[in-house]
Amino acid sequence: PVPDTRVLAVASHVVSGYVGNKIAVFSMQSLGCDVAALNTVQFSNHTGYRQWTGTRVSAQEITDLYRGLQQSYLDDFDMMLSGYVPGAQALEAVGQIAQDLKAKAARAEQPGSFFWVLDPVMGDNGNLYVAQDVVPVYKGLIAHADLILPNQFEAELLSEVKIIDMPSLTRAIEALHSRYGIPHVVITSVSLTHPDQPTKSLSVVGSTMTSARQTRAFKIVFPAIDCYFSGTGDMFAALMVVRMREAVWNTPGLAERASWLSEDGVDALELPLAKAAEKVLASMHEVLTKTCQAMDVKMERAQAEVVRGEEEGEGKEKKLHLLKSKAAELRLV
Ligand code: PLP
Ligand code: PXL
Repeated sequence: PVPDTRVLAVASHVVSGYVGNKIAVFSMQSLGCDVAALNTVQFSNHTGYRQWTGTRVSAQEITDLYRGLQQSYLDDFDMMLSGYVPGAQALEAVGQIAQDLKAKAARAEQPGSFFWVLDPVMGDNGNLYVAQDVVPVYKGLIAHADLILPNQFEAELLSEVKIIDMPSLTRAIEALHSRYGIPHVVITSVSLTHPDQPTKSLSVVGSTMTSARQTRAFKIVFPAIDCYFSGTGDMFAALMVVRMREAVWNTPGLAERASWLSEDGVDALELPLAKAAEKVLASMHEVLTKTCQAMDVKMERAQAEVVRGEEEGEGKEKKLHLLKSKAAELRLV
């Protein structure tokens, strides 16, 4: 049994496609959460298409929307999920909301009852896709988060440890816990094989700080699906919100203490974080398998359409990239 869960989801809105809040809101609703969506941008499509229209929401607008929730008693959130916020000032505003909700929970003498899942969306595979000045803002904010979900590249940026093998990965996680005091960390999509060897599997590595400030880490290895996806990180984060709440609630002792920290002696795979990650990966695998199957057919059609089309040279390449991006949209619905 899991209590009613009200979530504030702060991420992007795309008119077409499934990244940001477009995948996160439905994922959480489908598992029974009451979700309030605060959109950080409204773009026609995600930026991986390499062209889009639309606008970013300003820091002032984000703050105004939150004030609107407050004045109508709509700010009674159990959890917050934050994702893509492309500008430093807007990110500061989002951080302020999280800190406000946390302070409110503390005043209500239910410390630990508000939980912030922060996905520090900055980039992937060595490429930054937010403004440079967003990085230091995240470094200032993650101390207030309960769970952060960096990918390998983002974990390197935040920990300042280059991840090349298991020992360096462990050092990066230790640095995230010790420097920022973050209780829970999951590094999504760790690939430690040599770049020119084809990877057949990926890992998710998670770590939880116990009540005695020891860290307990686990690794879950799952088959890599050889397909290009977008929105996987956002779906992973949304499902983690729900599964983490469920796992904590079903761990004897934690819910009663209104604490999110496990006792020292617990086996790593019995951690709420590990149980949550395992369920999330199972769901991800189903959706990604379906997405990849459908993509093969769509890509054949796209190739044919481009061959037939009137575009020349670079125009053909561009159209193929756009059709490929569309074919890679997650098939959750
Ligand atoms: N593939 C699977 C199956 C995943 O669960 C994840 C996790 O988030 C990823 C890939 C990587 O996603 P990202 O690099 O966007 O965090
Ligand atoms: O999945 C991260 C993401 C979220 N929102 C927007 C994006 C991206 C990644 O490309 O473009 C608008």
